[in-house]
Amino acid sequence: MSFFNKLKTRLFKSSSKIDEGLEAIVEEGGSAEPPADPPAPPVPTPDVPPSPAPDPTMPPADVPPPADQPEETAPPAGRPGLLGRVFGGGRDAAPVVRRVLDDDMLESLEDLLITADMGVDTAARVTANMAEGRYGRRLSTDEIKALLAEEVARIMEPVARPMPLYQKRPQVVLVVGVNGSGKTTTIGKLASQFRAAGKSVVIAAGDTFRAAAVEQLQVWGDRAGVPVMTAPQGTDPASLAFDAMTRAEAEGADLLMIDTAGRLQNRADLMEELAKIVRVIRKKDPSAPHNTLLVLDATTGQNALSQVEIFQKLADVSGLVMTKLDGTARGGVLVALADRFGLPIHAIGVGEQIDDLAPFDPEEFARALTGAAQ
Ligand SMILES: Nc1nc2c(ncn2[C@@H]2O[C@H](COP(=O)(O)OP(=O)(O)OP(=O)(O)O)[C@@H](O)[C@H]2O)c(=O)[nH]1
Ligand SMILES: [Mg+2]
Repeated sequence: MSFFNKLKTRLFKSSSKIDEGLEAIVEEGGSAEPPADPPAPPVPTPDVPPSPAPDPTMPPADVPPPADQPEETAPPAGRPGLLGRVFGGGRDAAPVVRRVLDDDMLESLEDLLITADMGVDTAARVTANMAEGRYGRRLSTDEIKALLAEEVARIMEPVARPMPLYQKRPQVVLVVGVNGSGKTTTIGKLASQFRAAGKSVVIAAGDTFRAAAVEQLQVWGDRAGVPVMTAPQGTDPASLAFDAMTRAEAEGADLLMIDTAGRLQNRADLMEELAKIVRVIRKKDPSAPHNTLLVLDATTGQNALSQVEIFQKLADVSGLVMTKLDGTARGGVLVALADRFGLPIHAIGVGEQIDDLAPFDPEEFARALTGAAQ
């Protein structure tokens, strides 16, 4: 399976939400017309003057809107599946339904993007840009998908950047984020990818609050073939980070990845803990940490936006990783994040396995999100 198809399959819930919603919008206010290409042969109607009205013999666009179906529902039998439709299965001969791009349709499109968690401002911007120069034109679902994908990709392009690698040894990567967002899993996946790229990596299990957190990281370390520095439960994470720096320096490691706890008593505690880790590693290297990755869970939708705001105050966030894009219909939040903060998006998580972390490709993401054809 190509990576695009894999991403599209994994993003099925976001993709099918927009895809089906668009179809409903176009069919609701549109009308069918024969395919433009090849041109239909002229109909010999010598006695009847040509009429500008729609051909009443065309089937009415009365397909019920599928938007209220539960997300888990597979396409009903007899109706082509998502991939089948996108990749041209079985609809070639059918008349194409088109709808005029007017205020009504733009409002419906905007609402649809908001339900996919794109956020009010971003949804308005995307639809406004899409309408520019096309207002009043008749558009099919596939044409709208392609235009939406183009606008989404335009917003995402500037932020799609892999985590930068520096000459500095060890390059210190601090990983932060709320409890359960996917920090530990992401560290495991990234460590495995860096190892595969020939880098030597050390992981510090800086979440010393839960014994299970250390064990979890050790499992990931074993999978990735990377040593994990641990300390007994309750140890000061800053002192573990210091020891890990010492070891990474002694071993000449390329990268030191520091896991942190997501849940503390309150925000002041979390801030103090992160600040202390940073202070201590700066005793060894004043330029560290070289990357501060904020890990966000896509299933939290719009809440991810406030998490960025909070963590930007707690730490000097240098880039984002968005996890759990599989199994959520809220993938649009990544577009809102890109539009609002402009922070680099280094990678996206699309599953729980070690190879389920993909570099962020804006065009592939935009097409997968909107259901546009490859
Ligand atoms: N489906 C899916 N699950 C994921 C993804 N990334 C992480 N998870 C799962 O999310 C859960 C939480 O992940 P962790 O890596 O433990 O999250 P954390 O941020 O370290 O959590 P705390 O240590 O409690 O703060 C685990 O069950 C992971 O398997 C992803 O991209 N897709
Ligand atoms: Mg963790």
